[in-house]
Formats: sequence, structure tokens, C-alpha cells
Amino acid sequence: MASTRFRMIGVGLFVVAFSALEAYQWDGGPEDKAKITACLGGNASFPWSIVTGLGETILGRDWWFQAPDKEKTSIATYQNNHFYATDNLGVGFLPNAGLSLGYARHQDSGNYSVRVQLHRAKSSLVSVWRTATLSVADRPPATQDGALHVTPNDAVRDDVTNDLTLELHCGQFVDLGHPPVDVVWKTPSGEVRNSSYRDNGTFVLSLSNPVQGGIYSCQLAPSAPAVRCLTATSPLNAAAKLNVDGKDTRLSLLEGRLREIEQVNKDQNGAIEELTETDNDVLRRIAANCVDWLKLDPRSGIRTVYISGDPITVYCDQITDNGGWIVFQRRQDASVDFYRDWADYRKGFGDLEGSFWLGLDALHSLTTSRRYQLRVDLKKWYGTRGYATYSGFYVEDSDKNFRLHFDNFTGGNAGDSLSWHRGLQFSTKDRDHDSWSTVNCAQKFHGAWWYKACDTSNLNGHYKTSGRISSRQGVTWDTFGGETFSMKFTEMKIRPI
Ligand SMILES: [Ca+2]
Repeated sequence: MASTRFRMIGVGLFVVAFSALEAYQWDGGPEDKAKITACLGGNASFPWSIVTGLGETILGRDWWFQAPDKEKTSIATYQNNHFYATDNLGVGFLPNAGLSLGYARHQDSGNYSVRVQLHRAKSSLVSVWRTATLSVADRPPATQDGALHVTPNDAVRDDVTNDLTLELHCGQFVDLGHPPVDVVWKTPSGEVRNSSYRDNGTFVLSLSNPVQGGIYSCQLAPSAPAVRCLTATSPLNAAAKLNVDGKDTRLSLLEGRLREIEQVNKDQNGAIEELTETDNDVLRRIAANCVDWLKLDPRSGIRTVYISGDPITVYCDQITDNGGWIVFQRRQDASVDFYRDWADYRKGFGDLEGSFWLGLDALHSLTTSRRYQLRVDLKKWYGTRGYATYSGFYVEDSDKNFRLHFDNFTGGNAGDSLSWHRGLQFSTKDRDHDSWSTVNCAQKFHGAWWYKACDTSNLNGHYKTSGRISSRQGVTWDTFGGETFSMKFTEMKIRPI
């Protein structure tokens, strides 16, 4: 008995000593020695995160790679707020201690590990590790419920031609960097349509009015290459029945709704013609944002909104998520230089129909006139789209250097790369308000942003003409491609809550 009790006390002491030693905690990411599979040509990520204990400070992070039967090599480090990747093939930093890889190749299979170096108050340096094994395989892409899936999407009316179209969506693919395959559509009458239109990971078939009812199917094209994630004999296929005959169909409902809107517009146009000049001014002043404009004119375009009687010329996006968005930033080509000074960022620059920055003074006026949500839309060079939304967005005035505020990240497949910047002041190349005393982040990263030291997003960065970059000065959103992946297209927009 005595000997048993002695052993139990011994175990208890050991546990106390062990937990004091292991004060840090891993918080998220693959478990140690986890097995991860990536699609050939696709992305893989290890979103490791570590929480330090009392008296612990993270000094550095290193990532290592070891291919089977090869030496372990360093692939990236993070020191002094900088991420350095030794290989430029889409290696990216995820917040805290995570790593992302793009364009996975067979030779990328192997062990990936992160080493975090901690400094403890009483002792010296401690290194802690976590490892996961990546297998890059030719396998089917991720789809909804493991199969292609056909869904009718919202009917959309074209701004220009006024035609009503209905989209059928087939599949939901992970981002592979390239369209990996194509699908073949069959209409109810047996017509075969090859669709190469692919949007947001989904194959799209557009149908114009009048829409034929019956069964539509999509399946992988027989010519789909056996490379990347698919085999030529992949059985994935799907079908959906589209009923357009009854009055209760979705399409008919939407047509009816559009007719109602058209009638409202006609009524309003009639009313506007009868108004006096004074009444017109009153009517225009009612349009304080793009939701107001949506009721007057459902098309996207340049509009004037009024804040306390002052006009602001803006671009209204009336398509995205049912419209009503004031766009205040757009990048779509390199035609407009975004490496500009404080005065330019205050008053705005560029072309509202092209690439532009609306201006910080206007953004302050708009976002403090009422409560707004923020939406960020992103598009990669191979077409994959992402977005992120935030509630309660506003910026303070010039005296506060347009400090950034919002309540919460409210979702979106691009992930949250802005919360790190919450509460920070805006900086430009000539006005350094960042938190890095010896460096001007706007100069270092060739942009203008709510920099800290320095960024997890940089949408006013240097516009590049391809996705992968080495300088980290690009148009970046770390949780959507990493900090070495520059976007092809961005929009920042606001809508009243
Ligand atoms: Ca600085």
C-alpha cells in the first residue's frame, strides 16, 4: 500500500511540473503529425496558431520541409514582423504561425513543420514544433456533397441589353489555380452545350428567356485531362429539373417582380416630370446612398448622393448581393497609380468606371452619416472570387487620420484580413501613422492603408500583372492567397445596415 501511494504522489508532482513547462498552447491548425491531402495544382494550408503563456514571448517562427528520404530544409521564416519565403512558389504566411502553399506539385509531398522560438522570463530560448504530412494527389476536386450539383440561381437582368437570364450552377470546386476540367451541359431537348464559363469555382450555364423547361444535366467533359485532380473516367455527373411552366416558378416570380419594379420606375419617372425644380432638389437629397438609388434606378453606375445637402459622386453596384453598394475602391488594371500622397487619398483619384479611390473625406462623411456594412470583393488571376464583410464600418475624420473602425467580421470565403488593422490610422507614403517607428510601411509596401507594422491586407498596393509576386508590395489579402499573391480585381464597398 505504501509503495502505491508513493507512486501516486510522484505522478502528481510530475503533472504539475509538466504543465508549468508547457505554458504555451497550440490553438488551431492541423494536429501534430496530421495527414493532409492537397489536389495537384491546388492549395494547401497549415493554419497553425500558438498562444503564449505568462512570461513567454515569441521571438521567431520558422517553417521547414522534408521530402521523403531528403534533408530537412528551411522554407520560410517570420522575424521582426516580416515573412520571408525562400521558395516563391505560392508560399504564404497565415496569421500567427500558419503557412499556405499554392500550386501544389507532386514534389511538394512530405513533412511540413513549424518551429516557434519562445523566450521565457526565467529561462532562455525554447523551441516548440508541430509537424504535418502533406500528400499531393490526383483526386477529384471538392464538390458539394462529394458530387457535382446543379442548382438554378437567381434570374438576372442585363444592365445593357435588358435581357433576363437564368443561371444554372454545376459543382462547387476548390480553387485549383486553373480551371481543372470542363463540364458538358445537356438541355431538355438533348442539345449539348460545352460550357467553359466558370465563376467562383462553379460551372455556369446561362439561359435566356424564354427558358425551356425539363431536365438539365451537367457532367465532366470526356476530354477532361487526366491530370490535376481528376481521372478521365470520373463518374461525377448531376441533373436538375427546371420547371418554368407554372406561374409559381422562381423565374416567373422574378419576372413578375421586375415588371413591378418597372411599373414603379414609370410611376416615379412620371412623378419626377411633374415636379418643380425645388421639388427635384428635395427628391435628389433623399438619395443619400445607393440603396436609395436602387429604388429610383436599378442599374449600376455613377450616381450623386447627398450627405447633409452636400453632393458626393459615387459608383453604385446594384448587382452584388442584391445591390445597394457604394463602391469606394476598385482595382482592375494598372492604369491608375495608387502610390500617392495624403492629399490625393483625402480627395480621391482615378476613374469611377475603372480603377479609383473615392477619397477619405467622402468616406468619412458617408460612414458617419449612418451605420454601414463593409464588403470587400476580390478576384484572383484565374477567376476565383472571394469576399469578406464587416459590420458597423466607419472612418474618423482627418484630425484622427481617418482611423478605421468596425464591429465585427461577419463572414465571407476570403477570410478576415482586416481585423488586425481595426482602430489604426491611415498612412500614406508622406504621412507615416503606422506603429513601426523606424519604417514607413506605406513606402515599404508601396501602398496606403491602415498600417500597423505593417499589414495583413494591402489593397492599395502595387498592381501586378500576375498573381504570384516576390516583393510583397502587391494587392494582397493574406487569408485569400497569402501575402505573396496579388489580386487581379478588388472592390471595397459600403451599404447601410
Ligand atoms: Ca512608421
